[in-house]
Amino acid sequence: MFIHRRRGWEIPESQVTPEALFHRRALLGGVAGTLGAAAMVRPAAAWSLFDSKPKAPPAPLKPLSAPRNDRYPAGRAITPESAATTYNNFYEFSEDKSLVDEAQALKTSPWSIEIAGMVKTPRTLGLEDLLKQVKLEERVYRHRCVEAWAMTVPWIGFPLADLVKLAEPLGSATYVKFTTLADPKTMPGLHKPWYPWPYTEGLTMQEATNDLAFLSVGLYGKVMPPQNGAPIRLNVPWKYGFKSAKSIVKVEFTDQRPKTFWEGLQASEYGFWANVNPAVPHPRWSQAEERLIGTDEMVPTKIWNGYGEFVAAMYTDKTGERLFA
Ligand SMILES: Nc1nc2c(c(=O)[nH]1)N[C@H]1C(S)=C(S)[C@@H](COP(=O)(O)O)O[C@H]1N2
Ligand SMILES: [Mo]
Repeated sequence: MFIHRRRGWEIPESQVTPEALFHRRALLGGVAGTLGAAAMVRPAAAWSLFDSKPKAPPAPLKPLSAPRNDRYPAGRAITPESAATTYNNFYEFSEDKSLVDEAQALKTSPWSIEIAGMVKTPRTLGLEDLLKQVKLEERVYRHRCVEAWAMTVPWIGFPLADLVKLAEPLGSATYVKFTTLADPKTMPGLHKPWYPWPYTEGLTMQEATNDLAFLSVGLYGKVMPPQNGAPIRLNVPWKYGFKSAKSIVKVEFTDQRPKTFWEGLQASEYGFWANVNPAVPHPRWSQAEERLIGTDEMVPTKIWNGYGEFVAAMYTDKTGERLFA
């Protein structure tokens, strides 16, 4: 996994990988603050060990259907399912996009979500129980990764606002923090100590209750496959893909802006807001265009990933904030 085959479009991805960050930090001598002692001695040996696990082929997925909500037209062809489910970012399993086999180790049943922090009653909600209390729908959303690739996927899920309502947050809560499963037994990435595990993300309460913010439990008429963030993951399509946390185990309400996984890794490149904007380049590459996975077609990137009419108003008072990176 250290050898990056570089095609033209892969340059941003090979630059974005934390391996690249790690090597650069090591060269700059900043490694002591980032890595544990064991990893510092022989990092290559340490991490190759964890990647030699046997792989299991993907299991067939149960069908799942829900009525299509057409309020948010994607305006693009749906990405072939075979591309969207085999080209993934899920660092708990691998930094490599071909992690579908590794991800089959994810144990998704039983699953529960801890509702914590500034809520009327902190509690743990079983996923089955939660799904009885919401109405599933299908939404076709564009997804734009910060690495400049994109896909268009029919997700099945329910508005995040519905979970917020069930959670009964206190009026003083201003942010929602999401935490991903962190299981060192099934997730090889957890043994890489230079990452700020567990993977966390955050939204303002206003963003979390925006109708576009969606919790997905399926895609392409099937239950969510492990590699795409089973059994439940976020989709916030106006933001770069890393905001859409996978395999969520905890939803916490707070009055402090959560520091996210990617901020913890490289705050200068991956901020809290991370709204899509073609005019604001990543420090190491342009965001003007994106590559559609499946066809490799290059298309112009849209501000707010094309969802401005639904979300831009949330940011008019946020002057002085780094909204787009
Ligand atoms: N827990 C977790 N969630 C995650 C990630 C991750 O590594 N771990 N990667 C993020 C990134 S960078 C992207 S682009 C999307 C990828 O989702 P996909 O694999 O379904 O395309 O998941 C996001 N959610
Ligand atoms: Mo991403």
